[in-house]
Amino acid sequence: MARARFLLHLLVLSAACVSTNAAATGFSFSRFVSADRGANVTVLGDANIDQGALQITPDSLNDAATYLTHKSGRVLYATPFRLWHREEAGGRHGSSSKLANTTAGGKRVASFSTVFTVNVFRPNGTEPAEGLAFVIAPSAEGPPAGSSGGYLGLTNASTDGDAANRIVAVELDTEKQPYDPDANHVGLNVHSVVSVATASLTPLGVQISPAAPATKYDVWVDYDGAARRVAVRVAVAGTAKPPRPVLAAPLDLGAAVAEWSYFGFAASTGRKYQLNCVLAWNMTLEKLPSGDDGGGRRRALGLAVGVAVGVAVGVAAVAVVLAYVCVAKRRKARSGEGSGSAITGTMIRSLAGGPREFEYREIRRATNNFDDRMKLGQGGYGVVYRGVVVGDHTSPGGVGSAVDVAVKKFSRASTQGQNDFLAELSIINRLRHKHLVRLVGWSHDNGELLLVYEFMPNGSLDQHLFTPAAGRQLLGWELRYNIVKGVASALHYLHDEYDQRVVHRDLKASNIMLDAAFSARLGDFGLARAIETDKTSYMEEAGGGVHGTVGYIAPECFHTEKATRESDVYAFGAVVLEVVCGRRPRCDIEGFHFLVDWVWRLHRDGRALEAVDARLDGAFDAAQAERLILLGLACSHPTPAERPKTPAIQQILLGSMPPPPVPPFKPSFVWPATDAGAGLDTMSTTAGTTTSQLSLTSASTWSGSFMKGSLRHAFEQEATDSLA
Ligand SMILES: *[C@@H]1O[C@H](CO)[C@@H](O)[C@H](O)[C@H]1NC(C)=O
Ligand SMILES: *[C@@H]1O[C@H](CO)[C@@H](O)[C@H](O)[C@H]1NC(C)=O
Ligand SMILES: *[C@@H]1O[C@H](CO)[C@@H](O)[C@H](O)[C@H]1NC(C)=O
Ligand SMILES: *[C@@H]1O[C@H](CO)[C@@H](O)[C@H](O)[C@H]1NC(C)=O
Ligand SMILES: CC(=O)N[C@H]1CO[C@H](CO)[C@@H](O)[C@@H]1O
Repeated sequence: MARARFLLHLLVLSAACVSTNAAATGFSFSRFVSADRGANVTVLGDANIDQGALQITPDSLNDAATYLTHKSGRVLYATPFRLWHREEAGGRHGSSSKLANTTAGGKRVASFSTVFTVNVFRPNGTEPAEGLAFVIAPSAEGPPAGSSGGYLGLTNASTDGDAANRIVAVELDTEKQPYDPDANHVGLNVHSVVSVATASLTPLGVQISPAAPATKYDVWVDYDGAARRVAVRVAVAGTAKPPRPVLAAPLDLGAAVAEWSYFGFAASTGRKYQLNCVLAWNMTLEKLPSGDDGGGRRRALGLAVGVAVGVAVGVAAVAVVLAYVCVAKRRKARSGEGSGSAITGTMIRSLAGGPREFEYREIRRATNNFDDRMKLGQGGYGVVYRGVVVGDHTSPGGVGSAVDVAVKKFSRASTQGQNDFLAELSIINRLRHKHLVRLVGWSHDNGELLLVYEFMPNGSLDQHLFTPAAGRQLLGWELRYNIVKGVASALHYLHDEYDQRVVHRDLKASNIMLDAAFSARLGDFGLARAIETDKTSYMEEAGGGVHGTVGYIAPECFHTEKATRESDVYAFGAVVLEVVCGRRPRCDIEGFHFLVDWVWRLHRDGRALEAVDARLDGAFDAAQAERLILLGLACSHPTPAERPKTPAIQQILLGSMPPPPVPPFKPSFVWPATDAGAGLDTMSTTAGTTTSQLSLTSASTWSGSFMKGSLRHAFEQEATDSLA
């Protein structure tokens, strides 16, 4: 499947071959004056323009403790630049020579070169700290609160490492933190002040902030958008650009930063301070075509893919050869050593801000040698254990803290899928949202795969809704409403806010975990799916998996065998009704076999509120309940295009938009949908975003054998029911 889509993508791209237009844009500051402020630079936080230079942190003769220490500032060029765009069909850009690179991620990324002159001044008799950075930021916002000290005006204790920062920086660091090599280095930072690559400047004879005399340096940052690599050079100001970079590293700006981003500088001081001055700055940037984006192009791509499918048969032979060449090349490029899993492991290890890699014995110790008493659950994939690991800098409690985790241990029998799985992990590791269960880390020693998740003290939603254990309180209305809101916000993040558009594929009550505050955390991103066909999630009782999945699967999936954003919304609708009614989606009630049909009937009869969980004993907000019921039904619409989208769902839940009108009778399911392509995640999305086996939305693992068996039967039964 993935290969087929890759071929299609190739076809689409090769159909769009027109010579590249290497237009460039940029600017040049030989000095900075106050008139620049607001005109072409935005000065933020503790920054200032003074003495012909950008003073990223204050320059003052006044009392250091008040005016110079614990500061953070930023200065950004006033307008953002387009750093990447999705490579799509019908484009006037792109060339066949770029095929291999643009296909990775489906994006074209702009190259740029910049050089700036810095003077990091250390007042006589002081020790310098903390550092100055060249930054690419998603907005013209100032340095976050708490970004002084080691955070360099980039992040703070709560946001560091969060992919939502969408920040990339090249730091000139003058303070050694536990994660730094020394107090005089350059580092590449992606979403975090913990660099993904560092190089000491001391061997070059460069002292960022020398005791005396003060020294100006030129710093070159060159980014190759085609090769996705960055190179940094440093030399005494006025001397030639060195032939060899001091730091060179892979960097995919297409994945790391916002499409339109700001360039500039950030810096901070801590207990100790330095003056962080930028004296001059030149920048040239490849100008990406600014064509129309959004809906129009999306549809155009759908069309183009449609056409491509038409001609594919004829061209397939050529394309297969091409694809094999490309794939082989890519493999070769990636390898360098050993087997597939080693490659993938290396790949993950090199990912910025990703989960941490554990040693097998660390996990073994954490789970008391996988003691039975630590078992949380079991399924066909293996076993889930509870455990405690030692925290690192990414842990909320900091280095050395105790972190409660749930460890998913995959059984050996299913190792063959591990490479695909690890590849999928490379996308998952960048997802960060407060309503997603955090993947803390992983281990892949001796072919044994372990995934380490944040432990959720309150288990999963289904445990609270359906089988309240002894002593467990019934979930009150307010918590229920908040849980639905949390799930909606996580889904919106996956569908629309994250740049790669992820489809969860397996949304259900047993995959919605509850943290200590009973806030919803979406877990299990079809992670297990790449490995085995068992649908049991780790908190579920053994054997309940497949059964529990019925009722969450959208009707069209039985025909397309493909998960889409619309099918996620369908599952979300099922969850909403479950939460309101306290019943499973598949349940026998008053002659109906599915909860949704029963609720729809009550809705028709104007008795919808009677569907609310009787155990609440009337303790619920009627307006909210009605809103949820209508929303749940609207999301359960048999026609995918009729289901609300996540932005609307959020508005409805906030009460800022009325619930969608719901017809009195459940419309019947028609396939194929007459109105295919009306904003649907059909072929277009698949081709646009899933360009390799890496993607989560890949349908290759979706069509488990369960689809073809008795469940399809069960589902057709449902379709019939609803017609009755
Ligand atoms: C920045 O704006 C100032 C004031 O308008 C102008 O004099 C200067 O030439 C501009 N510099 C650049 C590099 O655009
Ligand atoms: C720096 O301080 C030292 C003593 O700490 C002093 O001898 C020297 O003259 C000072 N240099 C300057 C430029 O003030
Ligand atoms: C970090 O920054 C975020 C966003 O600016 C802010 O909401 C949060 O309060 C800050 N956290 C700390 C610890 O200062
Ligand atoms: C920046 O650009 C100006 C004008 O184009 C040039 O004179 C200067 O040498 C450049 N600076 C560096 C460090 O290359
Ligand atoms: C044509 C082109 O620019 N190819 C580049 C694609 O990216 C790899 C590295 O990932 C480069 O080595 C190629 O030169």
